[in-house]
Amino acid sequence: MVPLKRRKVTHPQTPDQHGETCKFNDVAIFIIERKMGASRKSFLTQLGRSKGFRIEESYSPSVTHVVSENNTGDEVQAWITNETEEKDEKASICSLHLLDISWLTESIAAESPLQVQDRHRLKTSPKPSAHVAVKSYACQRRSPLNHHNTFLTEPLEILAENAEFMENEGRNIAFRRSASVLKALPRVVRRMEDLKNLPCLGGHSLRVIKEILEDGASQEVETTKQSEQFQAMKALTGVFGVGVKSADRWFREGLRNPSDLIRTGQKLNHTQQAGVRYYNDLNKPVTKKEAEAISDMVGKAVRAVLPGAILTLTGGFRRGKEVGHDVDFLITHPEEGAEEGMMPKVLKWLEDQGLLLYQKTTRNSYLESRDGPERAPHHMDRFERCFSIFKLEQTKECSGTTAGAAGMSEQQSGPSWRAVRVDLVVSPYSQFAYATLGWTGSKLFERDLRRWAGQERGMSLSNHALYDSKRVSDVLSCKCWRHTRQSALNSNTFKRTVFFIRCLTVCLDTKKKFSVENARCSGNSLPDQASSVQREFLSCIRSARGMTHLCA
Ligand code: 8GT
Ligand code: MN
Repeated sequence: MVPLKRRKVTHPQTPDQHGETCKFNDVAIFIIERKMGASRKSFLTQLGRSKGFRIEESYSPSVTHVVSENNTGDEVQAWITNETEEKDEKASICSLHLLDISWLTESIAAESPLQVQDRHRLKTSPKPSAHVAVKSYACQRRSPLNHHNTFLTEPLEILAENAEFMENEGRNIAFRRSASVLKALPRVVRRMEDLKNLPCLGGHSLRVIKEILEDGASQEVETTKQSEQFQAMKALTGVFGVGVKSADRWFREGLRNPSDLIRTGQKLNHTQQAGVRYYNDLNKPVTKKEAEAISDMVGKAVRAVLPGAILTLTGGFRRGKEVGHDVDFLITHPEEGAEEGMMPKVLKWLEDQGLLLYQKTTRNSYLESRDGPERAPHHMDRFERCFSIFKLEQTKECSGTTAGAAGMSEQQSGPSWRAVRVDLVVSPYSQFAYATLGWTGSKLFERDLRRWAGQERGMSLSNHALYDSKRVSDVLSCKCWRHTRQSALNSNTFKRTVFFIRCLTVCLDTKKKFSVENARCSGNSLPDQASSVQREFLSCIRSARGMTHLCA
């Protein structure tokens, strides 16, 4: 990271769209919205401009004063580093003033830009210039949406995807971790030496990176991309409702793409039928605008059926991604239990408006051990969840921005609507913080956060709760244990963890008292006796609200 030098510089006058009212043209101010919010930023911008200040719409190298509220100097610096792609732009960071909002408000009050004093300056910690500390766990490192090493991360992610198709989970995770570490680097990797001391880079990934750095491409990646199997698996798993197992079976039977499924009369379940019908649309990226439009619809539905209900956009869009493959939502109500029975009502409301093309709900399964075998795989949570496809009316802005895949959709050219995959999840308020954290992703972040919880903190984190893994007896003392097969207790730690989560969620669901008092997090606050570890987690959960920096 570029160390900041605090020197005063004179900047050339720059023409500016608000030039006619600008009294102080050589002080170009940029206000960071992060943690301040759009409305306060807009208020300060207008006020400042009315007093003749030059306040820029977007960050650029001509900016001389960056002001922010409630951000540390390091956070602001990281934000700027993220905004400035080019090396020569980076150089200009040296002459920037990074200031607390007090400088701007005092300047506005004085009706003239004040000389910067030490108390206005945001403190930044000195960074070792030679190397960047990149932490082992994805949950500990920044992973900006726009980073500097796409030329390396994309090939590694292709190999990860291929490993996923081959059901080689270890290799999949290894490539994803390598990609994630490279995303955290503040500059372009040019030589192998640039990777010295970085964690999570296995031999295989290093070989691939070396090839790309030396030859401009990796033979293995090129071969993979072009392989018939990779392409077929991508096309077949691209059908909503088709997983790696079915795709692999079909591939071995000689099928290559979704139209082969129809042609050969494969037996498809309801989900897969919808997947084929809307194949085109569902493989078109969903834009942020489209996600917001759907958010408005779902918000209306949710509030109509239960006043006071809370809707949160989760998934990739919550991390600040511009596009996604679906739109994820979490629904809750501040009154514990009020959320029960909401899902069917929300769906009915949406259906009555003609907004749903497909829906399938899995009810919550906190109590599943009472009525049969486990239905959800271990990595999935137990909330009531609806996999749906929305019918989204196309506005001019939204349509035609992205090209569709091979012609499988029943839609003709210039449709007035498109299909969008939407996930709705309902959570009780007591688990809402964990559910929000879990559903924000990314998958690797969540995985590593849990790994970190277990390995470094001896805690167990799920989408439902956080608790102390060591306090086994407390868990066992809860009454619901007898609903779970004894064998689950005797097997490995992972299974035991799953068991504990289940016990805890049963307790929460049935409102039985759970003896690890502080394992339960009510809403976003913890009881006073919560341990420091839980506080640490809570701060993770809190920061999850504004996490635009997590890995895409
Ligand atoms: P996207 O842009 O491709 O949609 O990316 P995404 O939004 O990050 O991925 P997603 O597949 O839509 O899932 C959103 C997040 O929810 C994931 O990061 C994942 O960690 C979390 N998640 C859960 N439970 C489940 C689950 O049962 N299925 C899926 N697909 N994701 C889940 O917490
Ligand atoms: Mn998503």
